[in-house]
Amino acid sequence: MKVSELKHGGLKKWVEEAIALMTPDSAEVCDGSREEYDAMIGLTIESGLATPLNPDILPGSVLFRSDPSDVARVENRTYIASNNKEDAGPTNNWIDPAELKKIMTELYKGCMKGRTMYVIPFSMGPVGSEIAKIGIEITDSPYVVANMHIMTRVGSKVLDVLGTDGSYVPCFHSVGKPLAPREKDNGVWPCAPLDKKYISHFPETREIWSYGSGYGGNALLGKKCLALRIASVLARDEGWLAEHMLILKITNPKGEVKYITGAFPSACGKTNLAMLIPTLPGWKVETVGDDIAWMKFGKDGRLYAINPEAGFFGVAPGTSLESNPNAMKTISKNTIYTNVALTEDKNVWWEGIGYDAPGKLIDWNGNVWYQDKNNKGQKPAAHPNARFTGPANQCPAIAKEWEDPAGVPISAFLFGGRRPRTIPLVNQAKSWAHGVFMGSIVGSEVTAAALDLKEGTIRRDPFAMLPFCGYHMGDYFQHWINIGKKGDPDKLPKIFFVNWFRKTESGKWLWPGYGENSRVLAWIFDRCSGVGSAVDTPIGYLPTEDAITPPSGVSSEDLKELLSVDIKGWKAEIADVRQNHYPKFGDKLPKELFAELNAIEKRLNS
Ligand code: GTP
Ligand code: SPV
Ligand code: MN
Repeated sequence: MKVSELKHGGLKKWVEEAIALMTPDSAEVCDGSREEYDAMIGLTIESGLATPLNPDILPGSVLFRSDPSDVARVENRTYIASNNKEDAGPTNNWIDPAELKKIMTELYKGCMKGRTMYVIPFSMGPVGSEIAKIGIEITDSPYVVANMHIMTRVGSKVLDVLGTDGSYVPCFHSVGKPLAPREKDNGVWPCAPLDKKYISHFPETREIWSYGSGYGGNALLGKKCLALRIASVLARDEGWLAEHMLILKITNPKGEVKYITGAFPSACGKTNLAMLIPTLPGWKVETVGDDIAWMKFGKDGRLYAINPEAGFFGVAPGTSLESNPNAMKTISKNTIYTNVALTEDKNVWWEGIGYDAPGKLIDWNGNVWYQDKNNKGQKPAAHPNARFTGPANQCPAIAKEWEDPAGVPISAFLFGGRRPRTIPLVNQAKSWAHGVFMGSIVGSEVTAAALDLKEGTIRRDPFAMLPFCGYHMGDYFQHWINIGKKGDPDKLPKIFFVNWFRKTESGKWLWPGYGENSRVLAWIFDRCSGVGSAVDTPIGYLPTEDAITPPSGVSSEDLKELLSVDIKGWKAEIADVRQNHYPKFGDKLPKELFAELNAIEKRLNS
């Protein structure tokens, strides 16, 4: 469709202004069709950016290799440009919105020369449902268009819902690499240098401006930018929750069903938990979402969650038929792979895929690579943040309710992170406020999901939202406290803390994780039903020794360690929260959380 055919006056004007600023060679409005998807993939193959994969092994799939400066989110180039600095809070980067727009307008000037501008109408959430939000992304990247087709609901049907005057979140995106006459990408991933990349959010005007990166959350603007950073602001104003959470459906051997959401920081196990195959006989887990949950109170007073996305942008390394067969089946066709390695028969390979590299590979940098198991320092063939983009409806475990606009009623919230020590396998909060306290102090080892952070160091990532909260984190904590006050205590989800990542002194996993996590989910399920035995400890309710059967390979001593309270470690944890974490939020820190901090400290000391 042509821009001139747009029926929404405001939208047409906005697009025309963008064309005048960015001066693409041509512009078109996306219709979301399969033909359009194929055309986009065709263009990227033609420009040497995509490699078609073997149609007999991975039908309809392609591989991209990005630039080393463009392999993950860039947190130090991500901005919350609220009118007042105070509103962005201590954990976000801030630039005055007028100044930022001035800088970025300069960058946007002529930025699409030699390229086509694509106008992508997309819906986060089922098209037309009351809870859904519409965005319009303007981009010069066919890679982004193809990814948006999988990750969101794109096309004419969205424009129909928008009508002539509906509201939408306007999103600018450019890779920041205009082309000279006759210049082509020629296999070189287009992007701007790091210090020219900007991932900007204007919370008051609900706008997103992204420049210079073509990768993941920096460029697929429906995901982290709209569905979390902008949506978290809407949720605060309108009394709901926009969270970095997976949503799963769990059925016990009696056929009883519950829904659970879980917030773990990036690359800390959400996709894997959402697709888990229980090792516990008779239990079943199905997937509703793997990264984002929007939750609102239903008429019955319970919190209902929807997954606003339509696909999975998942971490490839570590994904195997053993660890996550449902993901492997989901991505067996119609999948976009980015920064994994390529085999000679045009198949994909990555570290942790479950078998050795089959001979000669091309690594994510485009170089020939042979596996050398004697070389412990060998650079990986796939980038640690290599990802797949696969359609949710290809997931064998997808729950039948996954697109229900009414959402699913949530019984439990899980919080967790990568913690080699101190934090037990599972721990139930004593109350809503205690649960919010636990969410507010989440710590995790940093992973490869952000480019500019030191991997392996532990940082506080409250509610796994540190990089995704569109406003002051202290106000965000208060919002969670307020939700608890609004809800009926009997109907609010119970809150749990989990940790699949405990290690022994010698650095081995103490808990096997993956499907064995079902043992923990079963206890959580039972606790939500008012059964399931627990001991009251200073840090919360922990399973009694017989409440969780250890999986093979886990001795009863190991399980004891996983389920004990490390008083010394917790005292250090709490001291760190008091000295280093909570002071950041100043007088925005809810008094309820201070009270919880004092109470847990007192319990640990008694
Ligand atoms: P984002 O997409 O970045 O938000 O990540 P995520 O939270 O969905 O993490 P994901 O499930 O993709 O897992 C990230 C990495 O952690 C992968 O390499 C997994 O293999 C690994 N992982 C996931 N679950 C477990 C677990 O229970 N135990 C262990 N040891 N590793 C796990
Ligand atoms: C994350 O980093 O939490 C992701 C990947 O889910 S990205 O979409 O790039 O943010
Ligand atoms: Mn994520």
